Amino acid sequence: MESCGAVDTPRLSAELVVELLAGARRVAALTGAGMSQESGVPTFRDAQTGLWSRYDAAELASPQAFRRHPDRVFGWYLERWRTACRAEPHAGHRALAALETMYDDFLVITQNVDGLHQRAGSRDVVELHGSLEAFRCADAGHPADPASVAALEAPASGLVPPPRCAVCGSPVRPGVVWFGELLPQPAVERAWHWVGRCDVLLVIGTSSLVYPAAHLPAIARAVGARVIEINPQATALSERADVWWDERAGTALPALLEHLSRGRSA
Ligand code: BV8
Repeated sequence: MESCGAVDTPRLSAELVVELLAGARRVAALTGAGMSQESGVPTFRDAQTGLWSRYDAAELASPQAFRRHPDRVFGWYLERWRTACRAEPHAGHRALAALETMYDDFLVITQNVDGLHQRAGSRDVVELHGSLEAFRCADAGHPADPASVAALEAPASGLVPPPRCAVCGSPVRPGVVWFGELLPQPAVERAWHWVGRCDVLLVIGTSSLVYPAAHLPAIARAVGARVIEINPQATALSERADVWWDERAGTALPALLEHLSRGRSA
């Protein structure tokens, strides 16, 4: 399999990627924080700003941090949820939703927790790392009412004491998967099963550093699927992908959709 996407080869155009996608039947798209960057949602690699500038995102996204500093962690998630609610899906999200309609089998597998794929119209989305929408209690997983969480005041410090569960009284936490926590089994089973039978895996806007999600491209390659990376920066995956398209998601995906649509109508 020619590897024409290694970091030392010339930049690639949509045509080459279209060629690989044109003959595909079953396509999966694995997305990361870079997919939402053009919607104004900071990535994990972006330096934290404002109140959170002195904390590393990965340190805040853990059960230990929530136990030790519940007000800080809950306040961070409340602000991130509000940022995600204010954000709008961009042309790349919408192009991915349109691509879904062009294939019999198309699945978006996202590491993101912001819900932007669904708001852009993607109908089949697997959320490997949960969702900012799904607040639940820490002890028993009782769902918390998002409206009551949305109504919480955030002081200038950004520190918000987690509300207590109405059923069991334990602290309410975000419904995301923290570092050191297991991913939801149904999401893992669906994603791993799908990628193990796909023809093409698009890997969009992820540093490919967080496992087990970062293992998916190896599963695709092992079954002979083509792995196409869309990322303006080289990553841990770039040299192993069949194609690295060093372009932003908001530019690459609409171009891809345009080329594929033109090819189908020709
Ligand atoms: C697990 C939800 C089994 C929360 C997230 C020690 C103890 C325990 C576990 C581990 C350990 N050591 C290693 C592990 C495994 C660990 C892991 O992988 N750690 C890494 C850091 C090495 N994984 C886990 O803990 C997972 N669980 O393994 O359970 C277990 C259990 C106990 C003990 C052992 C094993 C759980 C991982 C899930 C964590 N939760 N999110 C929240 O959001 O707050 S991860 C979170 O960070 C994101 O969801 C995402 O997955 C990750 C950030 O990665 P990216 O999405 O790639 O974003 P990033 O900022 O890194 O990169 C952005 C990219 O976009 C860049 O490449 C950039 O160039 C590009 N980009 C920028 N702009 C654009 C763009 N691309 C396109 N267009 C643009 N415009």
